[in-house]
Amino acid sequence: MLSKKSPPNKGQDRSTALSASGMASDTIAAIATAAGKGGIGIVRISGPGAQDIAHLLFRKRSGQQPATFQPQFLYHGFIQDPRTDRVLDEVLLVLMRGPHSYTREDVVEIQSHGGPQTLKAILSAVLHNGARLAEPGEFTRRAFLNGRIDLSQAEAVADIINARSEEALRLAVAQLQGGLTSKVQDIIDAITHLIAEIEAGLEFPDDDLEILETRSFQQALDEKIIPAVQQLIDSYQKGHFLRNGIRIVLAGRPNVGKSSLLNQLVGVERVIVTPIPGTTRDTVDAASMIGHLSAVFTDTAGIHQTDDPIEIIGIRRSEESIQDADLVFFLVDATQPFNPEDCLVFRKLQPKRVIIVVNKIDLVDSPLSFNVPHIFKEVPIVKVCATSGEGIQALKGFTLEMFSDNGFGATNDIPLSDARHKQCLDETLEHLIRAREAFEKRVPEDLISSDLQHAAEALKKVTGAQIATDVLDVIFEKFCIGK
Ligand SMILES: Nc1nc2c(ncn2[C@@H]2O[C@H](COP(=O)(O)OP(=O)(O)O)[C@@H](O)[C@H]2O)c(=O)[nH]1
Ligand SMILES: [Mg+2]
Repeated sequence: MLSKKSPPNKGQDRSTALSASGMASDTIAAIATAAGKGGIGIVRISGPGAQDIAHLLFRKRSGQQPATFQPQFLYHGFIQDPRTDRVLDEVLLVLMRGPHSYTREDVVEIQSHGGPQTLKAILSAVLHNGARLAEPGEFTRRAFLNGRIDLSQAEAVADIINARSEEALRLAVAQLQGGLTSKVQDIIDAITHLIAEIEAGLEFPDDDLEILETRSFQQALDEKIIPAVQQLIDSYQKGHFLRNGIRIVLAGRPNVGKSSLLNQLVGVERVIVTPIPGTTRDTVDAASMIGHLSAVFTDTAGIHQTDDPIEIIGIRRSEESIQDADLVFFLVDATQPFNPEDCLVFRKLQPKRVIIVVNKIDLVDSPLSFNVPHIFKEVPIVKVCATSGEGIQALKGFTLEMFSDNGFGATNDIPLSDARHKQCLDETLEHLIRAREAFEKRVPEDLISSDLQHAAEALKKVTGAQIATDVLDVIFEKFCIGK
């Protein structure tokens, strides 16, 4: 029999080394700003000892310690290392008292000048006076464990920092604002509602609550819950490319113009171009934008039969990067008909998405007369001149069409973009379909209820309402230190 308890709220079911209050008992610190020189830099401290550390290190211009730090006020003064009495820098300091802070703990931020030596010295003083160095993502992990944000929002923080394009940033901010959370929560609520109905039917079998006789159960699954899950799963492809960009590999036999095309696509002379076949021996990556999508183009060594040991290594690398590609530009030379070497290359591209790029159209009288062998009939073709840039816009436009429409649009359209979330949704769908089948076979209600329970649990892993500590470790170790 299933319990009739409602699903755990945010912040429950999360295990870590906590004090009796549920908060972490130690104080962490890190440089929160990027490595290198900057106008200002920030050392961030979070935990029960944050205020004490501020008292130990901070002096007003008069040399005095403030009696107390009023929260959310900026204090102007100096950081003095108590070990040496040396003044480390002139700073601004702010205290944010928990729960009104990023981590919901007491947080102190010290804004100093942004030189790496200054920041290192201040951090060292902080660490000597009661804090320990934060692990990557530990501030955000605490924000999650203390219930300020859910897991999908915590993951959005990393996505914001790592965003490669404006569109990827918009997607991450929408996720931080809870766009995905509310969608997922609506589905969890709908499933929980069904479970409750079944439970009621089981507990009061004499009442007119025979759930399996009603159409509402079937309707809720078929018309509401399953389509909502399916829609999120379907959005993953688009969300994935918005978030991660696309990897496009330029492949073809030697001298067809791969390196020239790469230079044209990124707008700079990134790689060497010569009339000598075999100029490119290694793979070279170059990043650029195609509309609102970020893209990484990879130039490769020409694929053909050769005994040259260096070329053989290069060709192996070409093949490896093809494996990782989201799309391959398969270059052929407009001045020469397809030959067996082109076919050799094409075979290596399967089963990747391919666009045939017919290059050097400036050298033929009629680019339209170019003949495409039957085996390539299904593959889209774009004709370009890599040296002048003719056709490049068409090639980019075609690529954009293949990978997304016009970005993700309104916040409520937020697509799934994280592979972990996709996996949770796939799992949810599997359990829902099982519940649907069980319903049709008229199996006992408690078994259907159990399938639905599993579906809800899989969904709760998205927001982290039910998540194992080792999964959290994997998620947060991808963060930078100080976040
Ligand atoms: N006329 C003309 N020459 C081109 C074009 N693209 C490349 N080439 C020339 O073809 C030769 C080989 O180009 P490259 O980019 O090194 O080919 P790769 O071996 O496939 O990388 C160079 O001499 C280029 O200048 C084109 O569109 N038109
Ligand atoms: Mg080349």
